[in-house]
Amino acid sequence: MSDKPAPTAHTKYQESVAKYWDYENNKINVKLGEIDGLHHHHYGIGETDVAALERPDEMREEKIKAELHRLEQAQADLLADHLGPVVADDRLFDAGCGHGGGSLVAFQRFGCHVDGVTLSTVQKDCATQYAEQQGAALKVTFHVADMLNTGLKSQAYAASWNNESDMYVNLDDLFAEHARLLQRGGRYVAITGLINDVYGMASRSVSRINWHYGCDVHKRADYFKALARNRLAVATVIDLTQAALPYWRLRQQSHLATGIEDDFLSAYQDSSFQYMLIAADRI
Ligand code: GPP
Ligand code: MG
Repeated sequence: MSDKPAPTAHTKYQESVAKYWDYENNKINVKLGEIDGLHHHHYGIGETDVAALERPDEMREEKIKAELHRLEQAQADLLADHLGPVVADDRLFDAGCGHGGGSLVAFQRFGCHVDGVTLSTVQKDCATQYAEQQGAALKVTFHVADMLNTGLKSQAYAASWNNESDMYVNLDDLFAEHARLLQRGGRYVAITGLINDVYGMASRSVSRINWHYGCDVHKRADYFKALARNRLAVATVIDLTQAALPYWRLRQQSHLATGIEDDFLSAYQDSSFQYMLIAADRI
């Protein structure tokens, strides 16, 4: 559903982000997505079954993979829990949809329409294919578009979210677009990593996370100020930092580790970084 053709990358930085995600093919994401066709680009929450680490070789790898996917799925389910009383006729917006896992989670739960946007043509094509495989293609649509300027229809959306995708954009521009798309009383949800203002500036680990993904994580206080400036009244805040640790500990010891695990663990443990769910109402 759109007012006009969707604009795509319009800065050199956005072009570089699109290119990064066009070529991203991390085994950890591909292998976990193959389990049930839900391809996520976010991390996990909740306790791990430590017995996974004690299994012999082949069984150990399979069990760890299943555990990591279960925790990533739990994160997506928690986000969906906060989207409000969505019904099948409603339309939702997934800002920075990646390979579409979160959009499909919402569709499976609510039977609703979802529009997901990504700057990456490869991600959009794959996400569309996964939606077809899940029998969701009639209601779930993926677009190559800039989440700051989607071209989607104003006030047409009952709920919207960013699942670990806000760190690629300016917050005021982002929340202005969510506020434009959401109906009055609609719900916005984010799960994100934020710099803890009490620590100060970005720690070395946070800087390495930014370098690793080519992103720029926001400060917690800036996040709340930008929401308030853009008619998004905070309803719920959950600090998920402690709940995120078991996932990173398991991932650190897994054959699928990518090298960023130590930095997430140290950033969370030295209190320079927080993993948070924030839900807000469009007023
Ligand atoms: C990627 O998920 C997530 C981001 C690029 C955003 C950074 C998130 C923060 C909380 C700072 P992914 O599933 O593609 O990453 P990986 O390949 O490491 O699993
Ligand atoms: Mg991943």
